[in-house]
Amino acid sequence: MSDSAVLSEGVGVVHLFWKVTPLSDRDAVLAAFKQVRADGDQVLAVAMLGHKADLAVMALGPDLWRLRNLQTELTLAGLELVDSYVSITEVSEYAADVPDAAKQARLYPILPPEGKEAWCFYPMSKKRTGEENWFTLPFDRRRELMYEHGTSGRKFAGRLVQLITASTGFDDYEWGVTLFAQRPEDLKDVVYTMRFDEASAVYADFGAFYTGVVADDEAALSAVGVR
Ligand code: 76R
Repeated sequence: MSDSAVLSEGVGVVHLFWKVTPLSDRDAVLAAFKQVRADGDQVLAVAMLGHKADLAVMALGPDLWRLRNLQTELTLAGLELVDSYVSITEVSEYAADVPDAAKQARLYPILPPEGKEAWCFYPMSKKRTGEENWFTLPFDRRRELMYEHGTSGRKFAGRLVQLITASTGFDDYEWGVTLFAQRPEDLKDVVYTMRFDEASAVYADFGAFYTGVVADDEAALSAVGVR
Protein backbone atom coordinates (compact mmCIF):
# COMPACT_ATOMS: atom_id res chain seq x y z
CA MET A 1 0.00 0.00 0.00
CA SER A 2 1.19 3.54 -0.67
CA ASP A 3 1.23 6.20 2.04
CA SER A 4 -1.55 8.21 0.46
CA ALA A 5 -4.08 6.91 3.01
CA VAL A 6 -1.85 7.86 5.95
CA LEU A 7 -2.26 11.25 7.62
CA SER A 8 0.93 13.28 7.81
CA GLU A 9 -0.20 14.81 11.11
CA GLY A 10 -2.88 13.83 13.61
CA VAL A 11 -5.18 10.83 13.31
CA GLY A 12 -8.27 9.79 11.42
CA VAL A 13 -11.36 9.33 13.57
CA VAL A 14 -14.32 7.16 12.66
CA HIS A 15 -17.54 7.04 14.63
CA LEU A 16 -19.30 3.84 13.56
CA PHE A 17 -22.87 3.26 14.72
CA TRP A 18 -24.05 -0.34 14.69
CA LYS A 19 -27.16 -2.40 15.26
CA VAL A 20 -26.85 -5.83 16.78
CA THR A 21 -28.15 -8.70 14.63
CA PRO A 22 -28.73 -12.39 15.40
CA LEU A 23 -25.40 -13.03 13.63
CA SER A 24 -23.36 -10.70 15.88
CA ASP A 25 -20.35 -12.64 17.14
CA ARG A 26 -18.83 -11.48 20.43
CA ASP A 27 -15.46 -13.18 19.95
CA ALA A 28 -15.06 -11.76 16.46
CA VAL A 29 -15.83 -8.22 17.69
CA LEU A 30 -13.37 -8.57 20.57
CA ALA A 31 -10.71 -9.91 18.17
CA ALA A 32 -11.22 -6.92 15.85
CA PHE A 33 -10.73 -4.52 18.78
CA LYS A 34 -7.63 -6.40 19.86
CA GLN A 35 -6.13 -6.07 16.38
CA VAL A 36 -6.71 -2.28 16.41
CA ARG A 37 -4.74 -1.98 19.66
CA ALA A 38 -2.02 -4.33 18.47
CA ASP A 39 -1.53 -1.94 15.51
CA GLY A 40 -1.06 0.95 17.96
CA ASP A 41 -4.43 2.55 17.17
CA GLN A 42 -7.26 3.27 19.60
CA VAL A 43 -10.79 1.93 19.76
CA LEU A 44 -13.56 2.39 22.28
CA ALA A 45 -17.07 1.05 22.62
CA VAL A 46 -20.17 2.94 23.68
CA ALA A 47 -23.46 1.29 24.66
CA MET A 48 -26.05 3.51 23.02
CA LEU A 49 -29.41 4.67 24.30
CA GLY A 50 -32.41 4.91 22.02
CA HIS A 51 -33.30 3.59 18.60
CA LYS A 52 -30.60 5.18 16.44
CA ALA A 53 -27.98 2.53 17.19
CA ASP A 54 -27.11 -0.16 19.74
CA LEU A 55 -23.37 0.24 19.75
CA ALA A 56 -21.02 3.09 18.81
CA VAL A 57 -17.42 2.25 18.04
CA MET A 58 -14.94 5.12 17.90
CA ALA A 59 -11.58 4.34 16.36
CA LEU A 60 -8.55 6.61 15.96
CA GLY A 61 -5.45 6.02 13.91
CA PRO A 62 -3.27 7.67 11.25
CA ASP A 63 -3.78 5.01 8.56
CA LEU A 64 -7.19 5.10 6.90
CA TRP A 65 -6.70 1.55 5.56
CA ARG A 66 -6.54 0.24 9.12
CA LEU A 67 -9.71 2.14 10.05
CA ARG A 68 -11.37 0.68 6.96
CA ASN A 69 -10.22 -2.77 7.99
CA LEU A 70 -11.87 -2.41 11.40
CA GLN A 71 -15.14 -1.48 9.70
CA THR A 72 -14.87 -4.60 7.52
CA GLU A 73 -14.05 -6.88 10.46
CA LEU A 74 -17.03 -5.59 12.46
CA THR A 75 -19.34 -6.14 9.48
CA LEU A 76 -17.96 -9.67 9.13
CA ALA A 77 -18.60 -10.09 12.88
CA GLY A 78 -22.32 -9.71 12.16
CA LEU A 79 -22.90 -6.10 13.21
CA GLU A 80 -24.97 -3.89 10.91
CA LEU A 81 -23.65 -0.39 10.22
CA VAL A 82 -26.53 2.11 10.49
CA ASP A 83 -24.69 5.46 10.60
CA SER A 84 -21.17 6.81 10.68
CA TYR A 85 -19.06 9.93 10.82
CA VAL A 86 -15.58 10.44 9.37
CA SER A 87 -13.21 13.16 10.60
CA ILE A 88 -9.61 13.91 11.55
CA THR A 89 -7.98 15.57 14.54
CA GLU A 90 -6.66 19.11 14.10
CA VAL A 91 -5.39 22.12 16.00
CA SER A 92 -8.03 24.81 15.56
CA GLU A 93 -6.79 27.94 13.80
CA TYR A 94 -7.96 29.81 16.92
CA ALA A 95 -5.70 27.71 19.12
CA ALA A 96 -2.51 28.53 17.21
CA ASP A 97 -0.93 30.06 20.31
CA VAL A 98 -1.61 27.25 22.80
CA PRO A 99 1.51 25.47 24.18
CA ASP A 100 2.97 22.62 22.13
CA ALA A 101 1.85 20.02 24.66
CA ALA A 102 -1.75 21.18 24.28
CA LYS A 103 -1.43 20.98 20.48
CA GLN A 104 -0.13 17.42 20.70
CA ALA A 105 -3.06 16.51 22.96
CA ARG A 106 -5.46 17.89 20.32
CA LEU A 107 -3.75 15.96 17.51
CA TYR A 108 -3.17 12.72 19.43
CA PRO A 109 -5.89 12.44 22.09
CA ILE A 110 -5.81 9.49 24.48
CA LEU A 111 -9.29 8.09 24.88
CA PRO A 112 -11.45 7.45 26.75
CA PRO A 113 -10.78 9.96 29.55
CA GLU A 114 -11.01 8.31 32.95
CA GLY A 115 -14.20 8.59 34.95
CA LYS A 116 -16.16 10.28 32.15
CA GLU A 117 -18.54 7.63 30.92
CA ALA A 118 -21.48 9.77 29.83
CA TRP A 119 -20.95 10.22 26.10
CA CYS A 120 -22.51 12.12 23.26
CA PHE A 121 -21.71 12.83 19.65
CA TYR A 122 -23.14 15.28 17.14
CA PRO A 123 -21.91 16.89 13.96
CA MET A 124 -21.98 20.65 13.45
CA SER A 125 -21.20 23.32 10.90
CA LYS A 126 -20.96 27.08 10.97
CA LYS A 127 -23.65 28.87 8.92
CA ARG A 128 -23.02 30.33 5.48
CA THR A 129 -26.40 31.94 4.82
CA GLY A 130 -27.31 35.61 4.29
CA GLU A 131 -26.33 37.79 7.23
CA GLU A 132 -25.22 34.77 9.23
CA ASN A 133 -22.11 33.79 7.39
CA TRP A 134 -19.25 32.72 9.65
CA PHE A 135 -16.90 32.47 6.70
CA THR A 136 -17.31 36.11 5.67
CA LEU A 137 -16.44 37.37 9.18
CA PRO A 138 -12.90 38.74 9.50
CA PHE A 139 -10.48 36.43 11.31
CA ASP A 140 -10.15 38.74 14.31
CA ARG A 141 -13.92 38.70 14.88
CA ARG A 142 -14.03 34.90 14.61
CA ARG A 143 -11.16 34.66 17.04
CA GLU A 144 -13.02 36.91 19.52
CA LEU A 145 -16.12 34.74 19.25
CA MET A 146 -14.07 31.56 19.73
CA TYR A 147 -12.39 33.16 22.72
CA GLU A 148 -15.83 33.75 24.24
CA HIS A 149 -16.67 30.12 23.39
CA GLY A 150 -13.50 28.83 25.06
CA THR A 151 -14.19 30.93 28.17
CA SER A 152 -17.67 29.52 28.61
CA GLY A 153 -16.34 26.00 27.87
CA ARG A 154 -13.67 26.25 30.55
CA LYS A 155 -16.37 26.60 33.21
CA PHE A 156 -16.85 22.86 32.66
CA ALA A 157 -13.19 22.06 33.36
CA GLY A 158 -12.86 18.73 35.11
CA ARG A 159 -16.45 17.68 34.39
CA LEU A 160 -16.09 17.29 30.68
CA VAL A 161 -13.69 16.48 27.86
CA GLN A 162 -14.48 17.78 24.39
CA LEU A 163 -13.01 16.23 21.28
CA ILE A 164 -13.59 18.43 18.23
CA THR A 165 -12.62 16.69 15.01
CA ALA A 166 -12.53 18.28 11.59
CA SER A 167 -14.68 16.91 8.79
CA THR A 168 -14.77 19.62 6.11
CA GLY A 169 -14.22 17.62 2.93
CA PHE A 170 -14.73 14.33 4.76
CA ASP A 171 -18.34 14.27 5.86
CA ASP A 172 -21.61 16.21 5.70
CA TYR A 173 -20.83 18.73 8.47
CA GLU A 174 -17.64 20.64 9.26
CA TRP A 175 -16.87 19.16 12.68
CA GLY A 176 -17.70 16.19 14.81
CA VAL A 177 -18.29 17.04 18.47
CA THR A 178 -17.64 14.18 20.90
CA LEU A 179 -18.20 14.89 24.58
CA PHE A 180 -17.19 12.71 27.53
CA ALA A 181 -18.74 13.79 30.83
CA GLN A 182 -18.68 12.87 34.47
CA ARG A 183 -22.46 12.95 34.70
CA PRO A 184 -25.15 12.71 32.04
CA GLU A 185 -26.55 16.14 32.93
CA ASP A 186 -23.15 17.73 32.21
CA LEU A 187 -23.78 16.92 28.55
CA LYS A 188 -27.03 18.86 28.58
CA ASP A 189 -25.56 21.71 30.64
CA VAL A 190 -22.59 22.32 28.33
CA VAL A 191 -24.59 22.13 25.12
CA TYR A 192 -27.27 24.39 26.61
CA THR A 193 -24.73 26.89 27.95
CA MET A 194 -22.96 27.10 24.62
CA ARG A 195 -26.20 27.79 22.80
CA PHE A 196 -25.92 31.31 24.29
CA ASP A 197 -22.41 31.95 22.98
CA GLU A 198 -22.65 34.00 19.82
CA ALA A 199 -20.48 31.45 17.97
CA SER A 200 -23.23 28.87 18.55
CA ALA A 201 -26.36 31.02 19.03
CA VAL A 202 -25.95 32.79 15.69
CA TYR A 203 -23.62 30.65 13.63
CA ALA A 204 -24.00 26.97 14.52
CA ASP A 205 -25.96 24.31 12.65
CA PHE A 206 -26.28 20.91 14.30
CA GLY A 207 -26.94 17.42 13.00
CA ALA A 208 -28.38 14.44 14.87
CA PHE A 209 -27.36 13.81 18.48
CA TYR A 210 -26.26 10.38 19.70
CA THR A 211 -26.02 9.48 23.38
CA GLY A 212 -24.63 6.51 25.25
CA VAL A 213 -22.38 5.22 27.97
CA VAL A 214 -18.69 4.41 27.46
CA ALA A 215 -17.77 0.99 28.80
CA ASP A 216 -14.97 -1.52 28.48
CA ASP A 217 -15.36 -3.83 25.49
CA GLU A 218 -16.91 -6.76 27.35
CA ALA A 219 -19.37 -4.69 29.34
CA ALA A 220 -20.46 -2.68 26.29
CA LEU A 221 -21.10 -5.84 24.26
CA SER A 222 -23.03 -7.47 27.11
CA ALA A 223 -25.12 -4.32 27.58
CA VAL A 224 -26.21 -4.26 23.94
CA GLY A 225 -26.94 -7.99 23.79
CA VAL A 226 -23.84 -9.34 22.03
CA ARG A 227 -23.36 -12.15 24.52
O1 76R B 1 -8.50 24.18 22.11
C1 76R B 1 -8.91 24.75 23.15
O2 76R B 1 -9.30 24.16 24.19
C2 76R B 1 -8.97 26.25 23.10
C3 76R B 1 -10.35 26.78 23.22
C4 76R B 1 -11.36 26.09 22.29
C5 76R B 1 -11.36 26.03 20.89
C6 76R B 1 -10.36 26.59 19.91
C7 76R B 1 -12.54 25.38 22.74
C8 76R B 1 -12.87 25.17 24.08
N1 76R B 1 -13.25 24.94 21.66
C9 76R B 1 -12.55 25.31 20.50
C10 76R B 1 -12.91 25.04 19.19
MN1 76R B 1 -15.09 24.02 21.68
N2 76R B 1 -16.89 23.13 21.68
C11 76R B 1 -17.73 22.99 20.61
C12 76R B 1 -18.97 22.46 21.07
O3 76R B 1 -22.78 22.68 21.07
C13 76R B 1 -22.19 23.71 20.66
O4 76R B 1 -22.69 24.85 20.76
C14 76R B 1 -20.87 23.59 19.99
C15 76R B 1 -20.18 22.24 20.20
C16 76R B 1 -18.86 22.24 22.44
C17 76R B 1 -19.92 21.70 23.39
C18 76R B 1 -17.53 22.68 22.82
C19 76R B 1 -17.03 22.64 24.11
N3 76R B 1 -15.16 24.12 19.62
C20 76R B 1 -14.14 24.50 18.81
C21 76R B 1 -14.54 24.30 17.42
C22 76R B 1 -13.64 24.51 16.21
C23 76R B 1 -13.83 25.87 15.63
C24 76R B 1 -12.85 26.16 14.53
O5 76R B 1 -11.70 25.70 14.56
O6 76R B 1 -13.27 26.92 13.65
C25 76R B 1 -15.84 23.83 17.46
C26 76R B 1 -16.69 23.46 16.27
C27 76R B 1 -16.21 23.72 18.83
C28 76R B 1 -17.44 23.30 19.29
N4 76R B 1 -14.99 24.00 23.72
C29 76R B 1 -13.96 24.44 24.53
C30 76R B 1 -15.87 23.26 24.52
C31 76R B 1 -15.35 23.26 25.87
C32 76R B 1 -16.02 22.54 27.05
C33 76R B 1 -14.18 23.99 25.87
C34 76R B 1 -13.23 24.24 27.04
C35 76R B 1 -12.28 23.10 26.99
C36 76R B 1 -11.18 23.15 28.01
O7 76R B 1 -10.61 24.21 28.21
O8 76R B 1 -10.92 22.05 28.59
